[in-house]
Amino acid sequence: MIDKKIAALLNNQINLEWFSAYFYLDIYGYYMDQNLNGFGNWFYVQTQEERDHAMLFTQYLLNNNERFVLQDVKAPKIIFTDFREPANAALQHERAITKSINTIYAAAYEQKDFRTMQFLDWFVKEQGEEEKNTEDVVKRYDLFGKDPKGLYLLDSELASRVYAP
Ligand code: OFO
Repeated sequence: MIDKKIAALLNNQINLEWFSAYFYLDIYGYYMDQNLNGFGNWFYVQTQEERDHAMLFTQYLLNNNERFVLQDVKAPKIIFTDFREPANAALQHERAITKSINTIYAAAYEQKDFRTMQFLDWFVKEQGEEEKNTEDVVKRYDLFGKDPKGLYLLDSELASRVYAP
C-alpha cells in the first residue's frame, strides 16, 4: 500500500514524463525541419525513452493497487531561434525532472517506503545519465557546431544513436 501523497506524486510524474516525450518530439520536429536529421534522430530516441518512463510509472502504480489518473499533457510552446537552444532547453528540462524525481524520493524516504525508493533508484541513475548525455550535446555543439563542417560531422554522429529499450 502506497501512501496517498506518494501515489499522487508518482501519478504526477506520469504527466511529466509524457510532457518530456512531447517536448522532445517537438525538438525532433524542429531539427528535422532544419535538415539536421542526426539531431532529430537523437531527440526521437529521447522521445521514445520518455514514453517508456511514463509507462514504468503507470505500471508501478498498478502493481501497487493504485489506479493512475491521466492528466492533460501541455503542448510545448517554445519557439527556437538557433540550433543550440533546443539542446540547451532539453538540458534545463532534464535538470528540472531530476528535481522532481528527488522530491518523490525524499517523500518516500520520509515514509520509509523502501519499495518506492528502490523503484526510483533506476530513475535517479537514469537522470544522471540523461543530464550528462544532454550536456554533452550542448558542449559538443559549442565546440564544433558553429563551423558548417563541424556541424555536419556532429549531426552525423548523433544520427547513430539507436533506441535500445
Ligand atoms: Fe524521463 O528521463 Fe528525461 O526527463
